[in-house]
Amino acid sequence: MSSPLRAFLPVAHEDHRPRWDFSDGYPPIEYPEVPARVAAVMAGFERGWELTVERVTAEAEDAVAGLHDADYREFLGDITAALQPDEEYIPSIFHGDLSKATVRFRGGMFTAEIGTPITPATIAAALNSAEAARRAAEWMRASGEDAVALCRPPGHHAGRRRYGGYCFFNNAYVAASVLSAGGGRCAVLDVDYHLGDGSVEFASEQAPYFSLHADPWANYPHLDARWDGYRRPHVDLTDLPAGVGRDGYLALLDDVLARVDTVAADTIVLSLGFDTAATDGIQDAPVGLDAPGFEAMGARLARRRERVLILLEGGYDVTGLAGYAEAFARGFRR
Ligand code: Q9C
Ligand code: ZN
Repeated sequence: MSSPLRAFLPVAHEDHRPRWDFSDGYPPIEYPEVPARVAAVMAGFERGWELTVERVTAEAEDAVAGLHDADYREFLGDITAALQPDEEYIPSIFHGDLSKATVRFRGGMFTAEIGTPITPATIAAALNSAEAARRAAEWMRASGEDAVALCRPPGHHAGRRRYGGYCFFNNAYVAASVLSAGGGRCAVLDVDYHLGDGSVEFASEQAPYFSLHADPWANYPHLDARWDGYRRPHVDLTDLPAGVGRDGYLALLDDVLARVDTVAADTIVLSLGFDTAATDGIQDAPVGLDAPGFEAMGARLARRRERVLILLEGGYDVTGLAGYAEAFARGFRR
């Protein structure tokens, strides 16, 4: 009989509720990255595997400072202080260096898109989400057991000095930094539907990055044609063919896992997005996973030698999320 799985739940995300996502243009769609996602995933995990839930209220200021540039963090603080209570901020001018601009224009040097608004509660929520990742990693290091970080907002699109794709701070690499400190090796395995272009920036020998994702040219993050991420050291990227389906997906996941074997990590941070589900509306190139697919994914992780930190990224079908999370947890139970 397995013991309960320890889960870390950030609380500040409840107040992070942007209304609009302009990434497909005007009129905007309703912001899909909603608070109910976390409750749904947690309820699903609880049905698949008993959880011991720790509520996290602190903010990971220091851990975030270790990953993200000072002027970026300063901007996020400044814009938060400048916002009216009901405001959501989106920059209007995008250049590489707007450091001389007033705060409302400075944001355009730290994002490349109009789909990720900042509200007065957003940055506190993002720091709290990063803290959930950090606490889960610390707990895993101390106990030698698996853990869950119910992060919201997500993090894998956040780079050293860049936000976007509903992400502000890179939760997975906050956790990986803790787990690889002092000579450990932590592989970050990203199974979110989207390529984690932020995570790619943090890949290192101690914390290599592996990702299986939909075509990043046809889908978000809509990479720059000059992007060199595929050739960077310690980065292993697999683009899924459109319409790949469960069996094709699992075969490609097995290939990635075989390459994870070669880095001899002690721990894995699983950037787990449920947006590969067939019912998720965010996909332009359907992957088509179903509950048995998530269960099989969980079972593959359960067979790993490494300890696993399951960390929430995307997944926007609020109605289906609990079922997918339950299936994953049933497969993963060990
Ligand atoms: N029509 C994460 O899953 N907009 N971010 C897509 C598709 C951005 C997703 C619009 C998607 C970002 C963490
Ligand atoms: Zn995603």
